Amino acid sequence: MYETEKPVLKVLRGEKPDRTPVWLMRQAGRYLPEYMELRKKAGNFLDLCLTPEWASDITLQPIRRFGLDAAILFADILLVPMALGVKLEFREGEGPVLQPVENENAIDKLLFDNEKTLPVYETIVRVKSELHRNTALIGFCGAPWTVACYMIDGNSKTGFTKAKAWVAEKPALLGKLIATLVGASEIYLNEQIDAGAEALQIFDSWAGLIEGKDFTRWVIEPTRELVNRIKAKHPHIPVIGFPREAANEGYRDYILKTGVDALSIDTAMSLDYAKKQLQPVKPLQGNLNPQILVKGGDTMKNAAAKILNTFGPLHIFNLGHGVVPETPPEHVAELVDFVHNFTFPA
Ligand code: 1CP
Repeated sequence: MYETEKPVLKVLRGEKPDRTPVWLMRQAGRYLPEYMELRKKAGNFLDLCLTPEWASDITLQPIRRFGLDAAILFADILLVPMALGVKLEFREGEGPVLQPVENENAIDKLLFDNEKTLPVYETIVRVKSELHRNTALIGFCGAPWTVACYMIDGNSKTGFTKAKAWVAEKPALLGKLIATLVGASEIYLNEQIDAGAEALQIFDSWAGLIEGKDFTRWVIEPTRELVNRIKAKHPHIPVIGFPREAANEGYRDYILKTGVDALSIDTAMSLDYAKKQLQPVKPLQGNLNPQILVKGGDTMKNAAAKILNTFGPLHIFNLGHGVVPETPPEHVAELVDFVHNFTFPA
């Protein structure tokens, strides 16, 4: 109804909002006592994600507390492999563990079962009905390359040595897996839009593991294909890309070639390079260091002011990676107020 007024969506369309909007990656989660309470009740992280009543409540927890400008669906990038038929567990204190795909036979068996992710779409419907009219709802998925990394190695503990070996030694097999993931992510994101997601973010957390022609083939090309397919059906839904830890030139290539509407920059990205080489191409989102949010106080405010002054109001304030569990919630409140009350020098 009032979608055009939402400041996050305005920036994504390239229009200046009245003030810089702010949301934070992993804004829901372990640093919030109300999350920990529900997490204890659910017992298991997957059940939290797949129970719309809980997942919608968790999505809204940081919105209620801090008045952020966007809610991000509470789910996980590994729900796509789960819906493809891969065994997935979240072990206490260990993180996600998947049954690794090892050969062509295993890849041939993967089939996206949309029934398995119906609760995610139901969560979106519930959240949407409760959001304030100025708050945008962001859906997401993992990028094909990053999700393939988890599917090949099974977890992140080895630094994805097997996935990197597939790049060097089994490109045909990797191509088949990536194509499967593009198709599954297309269905998953289109369903999120149909349920009410107003913008999307593609998390390529492990984009920095490859470079040069490998980066082009496995990060840029599958992302471009996915974005094209989403845009074919939903041309007005903006897509934010996050090729974490890609080098400067990687970010530049990504923003020029993938068709994303905006770029989320990581903590390591230099403000100077981003302002000169990236922001003239597309709006940016980012990139306060999550550890500075843990510190809080003047250190945090000075770092935030530097980012705000660098990019001006045509920018979405965010972190360079997710909120970490040891973050004091009061610091998040302080940061959001600081960004909202910031005035740019005349
Ligand atoms: O309570 C717990 O133990 C669960 C911790 C947790 C949470 C809160 C996991 C397990 N996933 C999530 C939610 C989540 N994951 C969101 C929700 C929305 C929000 O941002 O508030 C999102 C967008 C993600 C995306 C995600 N999952 C990424 C991409 C972003 C990033 O952080 O790089 C990745 C890599 C994952 C995999 C994953 N899921 C969970 C963990 C601990 C991990 C990382 C595992 C690893 O690599 O070791």
